[in-house]
Amino acid sequence: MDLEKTSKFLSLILRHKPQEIGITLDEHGWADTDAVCRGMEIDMSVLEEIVRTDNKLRYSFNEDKTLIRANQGHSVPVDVELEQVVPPEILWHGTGEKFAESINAQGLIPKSRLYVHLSGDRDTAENVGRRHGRPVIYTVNSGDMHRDGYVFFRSVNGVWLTKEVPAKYLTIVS
Ligand code: HQG
Repeated sequence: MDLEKTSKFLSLILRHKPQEIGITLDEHGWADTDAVCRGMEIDMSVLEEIVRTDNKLRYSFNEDKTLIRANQGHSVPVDVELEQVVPPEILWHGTGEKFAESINAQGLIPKSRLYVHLSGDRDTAENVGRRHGRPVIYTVNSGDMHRDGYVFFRSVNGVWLTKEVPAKYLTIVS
């Protein structure tokens, strides 16, 4: 079995389109583990391996593994009980060259997701940016944003999230 392909499908189900396999997410983003296995036609052992080996730790089970959810990245409106935290002075955002003009004018907006995703280091931002073509990297003046009242969250797998980043807090570094 192609685990990576299965993992991509799992992320589609748990973040965006649970209806694809006829399931629903509860208000905290949880799906019934048995229903996910049945809908995806995979064994529990495969699901456990995906959760354990995922390179970005995208998924979590509840304590008795009867429920599973994505840790972040949703477009469907769920509350995954993100931890509100004080951000470091600087965070990073990697994007594609084609978006830079609009971002410079408008700032960062969540588009189809619930939050703008920010990275804690430049390397991670470059990897995120490469998903969209030639990467462009921004630093985010998250320290000033925080002092100005913007709220930041960190998902359990270490992604930084905020609702928007106005252009005045952004600097292009490459
Ligand atoms: C861009 C992956 C034009 C934004 C990654 C981004 C991440 C604008 C794109 C996670 C804009 C949305 C999220 C504006 C933002 N005008 N473009 N005003 N504001 N954009 O995929 O941040 O592998 O929804 O820069 O690692 O690339 O899926 O967001 O390029 O953590 O787990 O609009 O997805 O994780 O693209 O990636 P995305 P993202 P996974």
